[in-house]
Amino acid sequence: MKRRNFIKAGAVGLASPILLAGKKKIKVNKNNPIVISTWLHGIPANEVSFKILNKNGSALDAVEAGVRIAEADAENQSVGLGGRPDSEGNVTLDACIMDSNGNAGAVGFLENIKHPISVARKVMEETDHVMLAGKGALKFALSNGFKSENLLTKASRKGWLEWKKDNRIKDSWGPNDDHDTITSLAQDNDGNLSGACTTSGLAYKLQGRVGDSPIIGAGMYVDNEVGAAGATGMGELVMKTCGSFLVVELMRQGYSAMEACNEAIDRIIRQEGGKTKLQVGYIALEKDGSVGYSSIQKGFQYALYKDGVNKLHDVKSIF
Ligand code: SD4
Repeated sequence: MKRRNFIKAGAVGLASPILLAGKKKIKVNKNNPIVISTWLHGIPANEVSFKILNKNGSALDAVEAGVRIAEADAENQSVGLGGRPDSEGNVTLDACIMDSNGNAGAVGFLENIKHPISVARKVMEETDHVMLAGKGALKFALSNGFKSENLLTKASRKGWLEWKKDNRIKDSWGPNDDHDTITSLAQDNDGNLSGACTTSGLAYKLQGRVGDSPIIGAGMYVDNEVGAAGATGMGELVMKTCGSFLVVELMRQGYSAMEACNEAIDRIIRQEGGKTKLQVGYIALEKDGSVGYSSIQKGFQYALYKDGVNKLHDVKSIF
């Protein structure tokens, strides 16, 4: 069997073991910056990121600045300010960031700070740790000059009060309801990759719940030799399959960005016994500038800024 065929056999879940050694040779995409982000809010984020990339800025600066747009947007009820709260009415935020040198920073269960992505970057750059959570993360943010503010907007409070009135002990986290994390992956003029992921997590989650988004290798992962990947959707499914790391590792083993995203989605479906009503979407950016995307359900969209065009794309579901 030819190598590529062998890979494909694995990707559709046939019984063949995948024994692929070594890295594939990847041509590095240079002087052609790219940014790919999840969902509609990826469009304004990409605009800001691309301006930085176009001026020879780093992929790291680009992704941070891009996702900050979504974090600051009070209308956006799934990221930063205005994020939907947990079951007790607290807005708790998760974020992670990774640069092209393999450095990583993350915050989980962070309250009252509008820009968790920038706190995650501070954790990466100013400490020997990768992740800070809860009160410690807040204390760290405040001591680094971040401002404490109320993130629960009127609209999000209203939605939460209605949810409570319904007496819903469990939420029905359907395909695209109540979750639209932003994950951004960028490649700069030097061909270097970085990624950022930030969210208020699942709406009305149990207090203390942390999702995939701040977990390096689950919500997002960057390997500058190979590519980057990021997730959106039901974080529990992503965490249980180390989703973003899996996508990147599959690319290292020879899968294209698209094949890798499909296989990671397929892996979730197999782990869930063949079907699920929940949604997960992946995006990937390979070192050669090619992109991949896949989702369990229909409805997932990604924004791609490439070759001077910033455009929203619909993803066909795997079913
Ligand atoms: C989470 N993955 O907290 C996040 C939610 C999300 O699109 O991605 N929404 O599980």
